[in-house]
Amino acid sequence: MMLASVVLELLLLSCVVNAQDGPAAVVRILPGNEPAIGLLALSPSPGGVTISGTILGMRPGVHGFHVHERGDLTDKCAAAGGHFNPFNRNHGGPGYFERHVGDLGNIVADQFGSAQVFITDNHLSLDPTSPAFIGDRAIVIHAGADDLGQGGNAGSLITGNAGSRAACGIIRLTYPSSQLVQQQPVYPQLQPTNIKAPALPQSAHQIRFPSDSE
Ligand SMILES: [Cu+2]
Ligand SMILES: [Zn+2]
Repeated sequence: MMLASVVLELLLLSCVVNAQDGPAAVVRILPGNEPAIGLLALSPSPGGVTISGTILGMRPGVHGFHVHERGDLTDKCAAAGGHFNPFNRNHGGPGYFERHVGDLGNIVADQFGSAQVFITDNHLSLDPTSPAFIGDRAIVIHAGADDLGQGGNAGSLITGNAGSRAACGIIRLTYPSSQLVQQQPVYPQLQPTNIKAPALPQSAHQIRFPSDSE
């Protein structure tokens, strides 16, 4: 398990370094109610945001996959709160108008408990000025399948009845080292009448890498 984790991390970091432009993010998936682990890379793409990676140690089958409100993994992912829902809609799934921004549908673990994730979604944003910005929020993988709001009961319109929180991780913005110079803020021309320190954007220019202290 440890070796798999290290190999995944190396693969992921090479992807991040090769990314061409814009902010990217990484998610280290850690155990919640089940001993699953994994790594995901998030990149802006023409279709929205692409999430790709691998989750290991899951129970075979279909698992709800969401962005939850808070980047807090304590209490076996319970502290992550509800589905990320900045527009106050009912629960749904990809392709529906009526959905939470965080509703990414399901992923499927094979007979060995491994799930390949490759999702592109146009409701998510990696732009810190967007209300749909998902940086510093959590990705939660559930023990059961998400019914995408079609379950015909109250729970279906809130959680999709996806069951307990199997594993989760925090969406952390990162930058490829090759772009650090280009990512410096542009300072306005100093004029005698205009000498004041420009305000730096809060999150976009903080350089963070995944660390062991979540
Ligand atoms: Cu969820
Ligand atoms: Zn939802």
